[in-house]
Amino acid sequence: MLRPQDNAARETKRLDGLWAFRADPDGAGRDQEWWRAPLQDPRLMPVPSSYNDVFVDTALHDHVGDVWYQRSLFVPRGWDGQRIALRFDSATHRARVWVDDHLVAEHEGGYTPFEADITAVARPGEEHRITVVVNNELSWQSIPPGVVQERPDGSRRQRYYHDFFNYAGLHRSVWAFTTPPVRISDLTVVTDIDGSTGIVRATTSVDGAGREGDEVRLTLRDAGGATVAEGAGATCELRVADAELWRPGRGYLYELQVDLVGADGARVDRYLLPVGIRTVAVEGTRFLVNGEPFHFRGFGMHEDLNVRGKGHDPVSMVHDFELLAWVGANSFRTSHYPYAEEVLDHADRLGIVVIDETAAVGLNLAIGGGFFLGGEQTTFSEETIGSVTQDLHRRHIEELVDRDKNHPSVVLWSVANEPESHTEASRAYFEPLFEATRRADPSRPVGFVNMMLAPPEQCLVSELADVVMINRYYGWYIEPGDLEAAAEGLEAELRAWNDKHGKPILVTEYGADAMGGLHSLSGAVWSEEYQAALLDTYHEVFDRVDAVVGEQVWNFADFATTGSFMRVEGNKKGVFTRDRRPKAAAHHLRKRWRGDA
Ligand code: BDP
Repeated sequence: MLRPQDNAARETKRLDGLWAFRADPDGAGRDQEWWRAPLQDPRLMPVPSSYNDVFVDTALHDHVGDVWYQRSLFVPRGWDGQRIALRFDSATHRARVWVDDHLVAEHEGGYTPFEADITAVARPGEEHRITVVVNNELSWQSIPPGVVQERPDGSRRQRYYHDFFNYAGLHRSVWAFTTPPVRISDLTVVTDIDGSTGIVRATTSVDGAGREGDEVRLTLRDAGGATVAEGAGATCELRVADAELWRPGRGYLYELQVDLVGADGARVDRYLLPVGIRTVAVEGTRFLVNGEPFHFRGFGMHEDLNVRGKGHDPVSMVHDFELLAWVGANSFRTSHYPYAEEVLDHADRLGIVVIDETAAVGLNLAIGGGFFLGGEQTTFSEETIGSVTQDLHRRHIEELVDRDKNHPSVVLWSVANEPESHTEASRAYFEPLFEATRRADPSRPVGFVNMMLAPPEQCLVSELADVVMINRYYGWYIEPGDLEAAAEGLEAELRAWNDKHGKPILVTEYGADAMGGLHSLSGAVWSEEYQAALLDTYHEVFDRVDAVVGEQVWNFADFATTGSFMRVEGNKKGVFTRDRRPKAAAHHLRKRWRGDA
């Protein structure tokens, strides 16, 4: 599925702004068919945004169930004769869309886009009512999973196994757009390097009544606009002499222009795609970008902002990238769900390396599960996370790869964060998912993030992965306050991973909570000093273990969670506060990563 774009053959209209909005705690809207008329007593809700924190309304903050969005769409007269579609960049976690009285789309999965062909119902030159119902419930059959509990008074509350607030709503842009009726429907670009020559292999799909004599023509231009290669055909290899490579720290991008041309020579459709020429590979304990060892420095992050929640905001995005540069980071992981596509565009431009993760987080009932839900439960079973969820998980992976496959910044897929991974059931659950990921994209390594309850001698899933990714909290959840013990435990474990697998090790999470402004001369836990000292301790260990090729601190910034005795208005493991002020740890990292602080 290609993103909407404006070019000589296509047009877009962004439907962001204030939409009519109504929460539906009783779930009445579907029965009463609210899409058939203007919403009653609506509030005005900004899109994109999470709806939870925009109003002073705890019921909406903690809402479980459906919410309704509505606005009008004026279809430009000039769109006559075109294919007209709607696209939702994200509706968290599932949605149904109507145009006037017609159901046009249904989608499950809160962080990947979906579209609806509305040509049959959209009349150019007229106005239409668009209604969207968004549902935020998490269950055993959703990714991520959760459980909705009913209180004695009939109200409901959502429990889940992951450590960030279940923000919901229309988090990213909504579009109306056109394509020609016969159109370029997909484009996959894989790049290679042969000496100083860059190779761009492009596969183009065409939809609509494919007509005899139509031809796909490709033109590759450099950043200055000069044509550097041309070719033709649905599968086509372009060779670029003396190619400028996409490198970490320098995101050089070419532009690929794909034209669908009719037998008469007239252009039928066009699509433009930024292309970075680079390779990724794993070799022994090295992670190679363009054949050179790459060391990941950076963070696990979150899409999380005051008031907006997970709503995409270009101002904050650009500022966050500025902070990544300031601190000397060269990479991040999209913990724990696919981020807005604009974020990957920016990483492409700036040469920031991305580990792209699905929303499969909290597939581990050993963490908190039995505790708050009462009694032991098995993570992977037909009563809990079973074949239905696995099927959905596979679709999530496929949608993620489909969306992000052409981003040079994405170098590694993470199929899940901290799932149970020491049981036969977990192995059976994950084996087909690793296969599905490799089928969807044979060009990138695949991994998952292991949690500390499944050390190397117990984990049954790591051998399916190309790299070892681990989150470790020695000195915090284990031996809090004792950095000597932390260093010992960490080093022993890293060496054990290396002995067992001989693969690159990326420490995808390590860190400690610190309350911004809390200082301590004795290095008390929760102080800025302790957080900084813990990171320093880990770094000394990393520098002693050759197989460690990645250090991504948890977290870039403080973020919202549900209430808990372990959380002070959210998770405070950020090296920046939620409003992006540096804690002492940020200066320590800057010194290590840039050497010039
Ligand atoms: C890890 C999780 C992450 C949490 C973190 C923490 O991957 O989502 O926020 O621990 O406890 O287990 O801070």
